[in-house]
Amino acid sequence: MATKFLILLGLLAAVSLAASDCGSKYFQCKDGSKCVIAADRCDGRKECRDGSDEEGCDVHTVALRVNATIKARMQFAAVHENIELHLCGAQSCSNVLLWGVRDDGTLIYTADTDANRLGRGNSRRVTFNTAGSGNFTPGEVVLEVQHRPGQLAVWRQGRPDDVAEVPVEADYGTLRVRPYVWSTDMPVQFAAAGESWPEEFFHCNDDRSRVPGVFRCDGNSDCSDGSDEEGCDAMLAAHEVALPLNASATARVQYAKVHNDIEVHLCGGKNCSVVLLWGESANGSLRYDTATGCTRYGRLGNSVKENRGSGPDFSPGEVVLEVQHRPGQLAVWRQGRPDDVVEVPVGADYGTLRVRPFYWVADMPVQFTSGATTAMSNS
Ligand SMILES: [Ca+2]
Ligand SMILES: [Ca+2]
Repeated sequence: MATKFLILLGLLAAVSLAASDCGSKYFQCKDGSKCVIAADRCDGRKECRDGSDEEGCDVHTVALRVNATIKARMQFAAVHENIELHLCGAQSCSNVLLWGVRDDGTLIYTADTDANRLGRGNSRRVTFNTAGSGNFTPGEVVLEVQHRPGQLAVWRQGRPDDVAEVPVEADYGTLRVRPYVWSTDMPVQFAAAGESWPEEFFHCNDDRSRVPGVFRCDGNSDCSDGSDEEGCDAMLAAHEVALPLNASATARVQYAKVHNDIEVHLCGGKNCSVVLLWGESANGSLRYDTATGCTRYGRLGNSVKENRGSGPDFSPGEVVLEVQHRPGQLAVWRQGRPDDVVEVPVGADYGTLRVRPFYWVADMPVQFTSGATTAMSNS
């Protein structure tokens, strides 16, 4: 009796395995009714009765407006065959289809215009750069992607000399990265160029696209609807307090991991000096970057001094900073650590202190307490 029972279990397992296994080149419809050629997943046509081959098609998309650069990291598997990049508008896309890499490290690719809004359909091939041979090695692939005026440019990180390009329409602004054979997912992460992985995202109000958190309130419109810059003036104002020369203040910051870093600005009418606090080093001292001549969003500017080191971010919770406006300088330290001061030069007309998160995807409440005007620096 026991043996029979085991055999029955074995049979059930075999049947359910057969039903769930369409093979690596096929996508199984959610209702289990059908196996669809995986390249037909997310092509804009329903092959599954339940439409499941056209679901989840925008999971690896990010807003990429003209003059913006982003990096994309994917976990490529042999089953995916090729990596596709689409830059799209509401109705159509231009594509770069990466086939692999030659022995000399250059990209083998084709480029198409006039694809449908999912990067498929009757597209027009404009580049056929497939001489030689070479596939991608299974594992991590990191690409840099730039939306240039009238063009999408793609290269492998570290190889800006080898660029794959395709012409794009003026209204295109959504980047999609997908595998050619989408029977199993190819995880993709996006981050702003120069930023570390993974990055938090701001979800644009259009409900479809998202942008790296560092793009929120940076003064550039990155979402197609501009929603990443909405409400920023009010948010900046809510994180400000006057800090005239020789004044000091205490800032109680409610830090969360999502904020990544804490920015302390001292600003004049046009520009700001910035102390960007990364966290702590192994010995407990601050890890930071400082810059002058930044925009009022604390971006661009000229880096002055940095101590990146290695060590953790701040622990989630309250971070208490002491801030002092000294002649020609802003000084910042953590409460109880006056031995560990970060300084940045400031303009003569600067007098507004601002504390904001680096990734403003969730608010970082800050409470300011004005300190006494210091007599000692005013000699
Ligand atoms: Ca389909
Ligand atoms: Ca922005």
